[in-house]
Amino acid sequence: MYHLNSKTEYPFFVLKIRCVTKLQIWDYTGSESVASIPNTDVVDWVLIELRDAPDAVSATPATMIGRLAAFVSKDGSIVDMDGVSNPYFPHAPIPQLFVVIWHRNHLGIMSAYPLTEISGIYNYDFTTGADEAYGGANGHKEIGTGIWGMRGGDGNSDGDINNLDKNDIWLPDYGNTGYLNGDFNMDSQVLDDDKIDIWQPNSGKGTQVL
Ligand SMILES: [Ca+2]
Ligand SMILES: [Ca+2]
Repeated sequence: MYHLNSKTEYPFFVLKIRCVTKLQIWDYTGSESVASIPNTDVVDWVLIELRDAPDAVSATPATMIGRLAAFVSKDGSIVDMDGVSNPYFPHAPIPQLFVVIWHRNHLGIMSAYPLTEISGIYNYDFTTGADEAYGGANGHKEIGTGIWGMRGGDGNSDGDINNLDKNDIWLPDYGNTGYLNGDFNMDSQVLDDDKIDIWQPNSGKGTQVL
């Protein structure tokens, strides 16, 4: 995949794959690619899943109808490979769709409510409150006043934040610069603040995605 070197301060939404024990979701073999990062607003990329279920409790992996990789802009919006458009799923509109967002070193989140659909365009805003993500405050956290985002620190992408992420990912990356899984605050450097500000307060948490 492409590499990104984010210089922004947006600790939500990022992703890359490293070969450790991961959630099965990372077996994704999609064909999305770009020759270059489309614009400077792009922070990183995420994997999107759509699940067709009557309610969130029923939105298990077996209900997934499609998934694709997409970019995240610095304002938190998710965009297609051109860096501007809405991600496109080649599927007829379905009334009860839930969305799951996966990211390489943050805990995956699922919408607690069905997506709002108008003329084939689906919308969902995770940022407005604890209840927007399935599992509430266990699923994500308030990362700024009134703004909710993904929990960072899952360096090995296994769905839990614990000592493995610190010892096996953050520590070997320590002192290095670049697109690294141990860079939990996404400033392109792996330093103490990644551990203290991001990993430590989130340690013990696990994804609430079914
Ligand atoms: Ca982990
Ligand atoms: Ca960092």
